[in-house]
Amino acid sequence: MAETKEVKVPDIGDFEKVDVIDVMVGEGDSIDKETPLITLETDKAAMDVPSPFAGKIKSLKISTGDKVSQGDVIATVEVEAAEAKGEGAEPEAEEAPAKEEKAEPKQDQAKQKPEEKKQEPKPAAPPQKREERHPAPGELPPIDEASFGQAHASPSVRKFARELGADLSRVEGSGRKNRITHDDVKAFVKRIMQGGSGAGGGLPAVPAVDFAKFGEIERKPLSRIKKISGPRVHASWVNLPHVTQHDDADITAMESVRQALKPEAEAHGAKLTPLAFLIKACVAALKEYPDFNSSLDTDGETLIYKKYFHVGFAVDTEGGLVVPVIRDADQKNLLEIAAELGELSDKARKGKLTANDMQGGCFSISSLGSIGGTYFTPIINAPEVAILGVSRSSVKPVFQNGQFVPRTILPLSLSYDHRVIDGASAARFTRFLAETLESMKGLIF
Ligand code: CAO
Repeated sequence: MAETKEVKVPDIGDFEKVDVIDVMVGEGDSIDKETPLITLETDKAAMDVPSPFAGKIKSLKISTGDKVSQGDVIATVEVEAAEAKGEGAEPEAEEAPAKEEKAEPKQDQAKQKPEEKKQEPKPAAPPQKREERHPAPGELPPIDEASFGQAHASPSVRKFARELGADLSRVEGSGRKNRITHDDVKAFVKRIMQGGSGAGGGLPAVPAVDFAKFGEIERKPLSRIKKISGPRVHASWVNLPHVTQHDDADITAMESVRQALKPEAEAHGAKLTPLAFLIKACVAALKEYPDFNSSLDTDGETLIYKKYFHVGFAVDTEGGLVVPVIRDADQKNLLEIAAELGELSDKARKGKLTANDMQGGCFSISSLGSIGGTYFTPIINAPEVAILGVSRSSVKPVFQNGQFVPRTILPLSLSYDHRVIDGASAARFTRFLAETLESMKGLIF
């Protein structure tokens, strides 16, 4: 016997009235459990809402362009009674579970009586194991159905990917808000066919482990920001040959100047931290070594030099890492940069950065100086070709003029794309940076 059930917009965090940018099903469609129904888009991310059960769409309550909030009804679905009963036993969905709000909490099955067990919904299928056999070069990796269902792509792109056997969860989207296009799927398949690795494709898979066999576990979905930044970081890591050059800058004099300028900065509503000096010093180094202000064209054979100086900086937010960009940093003075750093960091932490705030960067800085540590290897924000990692300064004994003197030393770590930049250039770049911070030439107003 069939039963009609409502599918509602699941918990989407603090967002209200979120745009529906795609409706992937129509009335009368037969759907499987996990079939994506609609795509929602916030200013941070886009996500598909999958159906929590299989059945037939009886009525659709939402169209593209609508705005929805948690609890709004998306559709009513005619569900076979057996299927409807089975729903309660589903494991927690990893992402944005489109679960009915009245769904019973899971019970401790060990405490149930045998007769109650008869009523139990059929157990969920065990999680699909990832193919452990490594695909041969030129062979498409198997489709991970759960992740495929979550990929941000239109129904026609999904169909196209299925026809080609391409796992959408491995394809990086170049469309608006990282939406996967037909061309992205084609490029992915082409890369694999040519023996390339793509965004994870063709790489040996990490073996799947049933952690629950070894003790208690808890599953939590990645934050939206991590879902977006993860594939980008991965793409950079697997596509760019990274090398990290380390150096130290003596910022004893710079720190005195910074302390002296702090009240003036505060009077302008800005907090003057070492990062503002670093941005100015990086601009000077980018002008001196233009290769660092370039990007490799997609043909892999041409360098594109940028005549502007837009510097990104990593901000650690609750949801994950974001990289807002200070535009035309060469045309701003130290206090203007300090003020903009404050404004953009604040916007980032409140989740209010727009896509525009995070676009157009030429070079990035990842500063862990406020936290601690010595050196690290930052991952390049591709298609940029280098990133500067900054650690915490500390007072160290430095041998000068026959004796040890206390100096404030700032550790620098520059990761660079070795296809574009040679080790010697990287060493020159970091030396130039250190010397600029030491002399402060061109940094103060
Ligand atoms: N050495 C010593 N002290 C430092 C320092 C350094 N390199 N950098 C900052 N500080 C000090 C600041 O001066 C400030 O102290 P005072 O108030 O006494 O002046 C304190 O640390 C806090 O600084 P801040 O965090 O308010 O400001 P910031 O400009 O240094 O950093 C921001 C801003 C947004 C970059 C930072 O808050 C942040 O999010 N950092 C993390 C970035 C990250 O996660 N990177 C890893 C990416 S993975 O590659």
